[in-house]
Amino acid sequence: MDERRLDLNDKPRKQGPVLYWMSREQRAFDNWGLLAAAAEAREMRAPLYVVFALAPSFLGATWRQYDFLLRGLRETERQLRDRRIPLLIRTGEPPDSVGALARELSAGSVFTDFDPLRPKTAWRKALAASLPVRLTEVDGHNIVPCRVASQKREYAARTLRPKLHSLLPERLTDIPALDTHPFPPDDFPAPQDFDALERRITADPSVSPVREFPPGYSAGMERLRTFLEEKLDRYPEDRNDPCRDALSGLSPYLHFGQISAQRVAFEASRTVSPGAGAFLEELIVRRELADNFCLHAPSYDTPDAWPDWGRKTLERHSGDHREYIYPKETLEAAETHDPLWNAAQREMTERGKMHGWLRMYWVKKLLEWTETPEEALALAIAMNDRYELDGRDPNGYAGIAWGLAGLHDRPWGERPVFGLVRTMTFDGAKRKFDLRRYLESASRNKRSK
Ligand code: FAD
Ligand code: FO1
Repeated sequence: MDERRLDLNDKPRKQGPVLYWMSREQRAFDNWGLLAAAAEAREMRAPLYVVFALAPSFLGATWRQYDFLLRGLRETERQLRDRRIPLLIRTGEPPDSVGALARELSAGSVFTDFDPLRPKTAWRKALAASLPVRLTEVDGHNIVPCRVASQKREYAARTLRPKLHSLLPERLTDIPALDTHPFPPDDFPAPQDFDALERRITADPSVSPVREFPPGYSAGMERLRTFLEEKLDRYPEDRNDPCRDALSGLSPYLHFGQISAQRVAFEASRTVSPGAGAFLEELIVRRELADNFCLHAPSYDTPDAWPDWGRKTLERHSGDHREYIYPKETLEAAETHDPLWNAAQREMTERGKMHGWLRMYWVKKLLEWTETPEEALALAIAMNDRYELDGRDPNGYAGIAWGLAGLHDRPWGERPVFGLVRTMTFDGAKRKFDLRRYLESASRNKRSK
């Protein structure tokens, strides 16, 4: 666990309660940051407090994402309370609200989650400077901690994979249970008023919660169990076919840290399923490659982070004729000439989760149908993060840069508009899966709205 940690300041650890600032890993179980804080609190024979700093509107998140986050936290609060660990929710600017609470509690030390996204890095930096005690970051998101796997920006999955695989034997382990805390505070705080907190959220209510993904730890673990039992075997051959329900559907739960990727990987690796290898490749290599990208390319949501060959080839083809150009409104309303793209767009706006193969097709068409790659990038991020439950995630920034500019990919045959960037076509989709069947099921869903 020690290499999972990084001290963010060199202030002293003092006697007193320990505070864990929960941010990316919003769960009571399988949470390395929480376990590290709990061990410190036991050592100090002091209470352990958990705080979640609720930002009023995080990177433009809508009510769809906040509803999922808050309902997940309701369950986490109960699970912590059962173990005599209070979860406090504070609103306002996170570094200030967490700093104020640390002083109020006279916390002897503070722990928090690793997260490569810029706003999070800025929050941790601000708190590390203002706190009078030690702030320690713990990577509870990655099986091989991001800072351990590689100290530089990796070029592709094939350069990171051997580094991860050499460390998996020691890292892909079970995770200790969270014990009831032996030193609870005398005046245990009352449960948080989630109804009042929900009223403080200023997120856009027009993007409504989705029913298909009930939030929280238990729902996430139930979905994991059924995935391992019923779908893992056929994951390799069916995962790229949107007509077959072969994906895990775990990304919303992983994005909000409601379940642990290490728990998922550990349980999958213990099955004897022929699908485990392909699934772990996505869950470990692809996902940890995205964190590596965002950590080492802080401009991950701009063309500056694109590989040189990708940016150059797109510039060379910037003057190419675009057969279709659509404004944002037409795209958002799924009213293009392409029925497959429209169905994928509706899957995202209505269901809150587009099928993984369609996300690749979806983003590549945005490159074709907008004036410039920069416009395609801005639009892809805006719509992905507005409608997808798993949006605002390193996987998204990496996935969009992969689709538009060949991040973590290699040059392909030269084509108009794309240049050397891999293309995906409607005819290609027809060869990949039963397109008619997918469109029929998509239009049935549309009618049933
Ligand atoms: P499964 O296939 O069951 O995979 C299980 C887990 O493995 C996923 O939850 C995810 O954590 C990881 N994983 C799978 N594929 C990838 C991948 N290509 N890159 C990184 N990790 C992966 N993922 C997000 O979490 N948030 C996003 O906003 C997001 N935006 C994307 C945008 C584009 C344009 C593309 C091409 C991909 C994007 N992805 C994003 C990655 C991937 O499509 C999703 O993680 C996946 O579809 C989630 O569904 P699932 O959990 O059912 O997938
Ligand atoms: N993290 C927080 O610490 N506080 C928040 O209020 C918060 C809101 C939020 C809303 C939507 C969303 O997709 C993510 C949100 N996150 C918040 C961050 C999230 O927990 C993840 O840490 C990152 O988005 C992924 O790295």
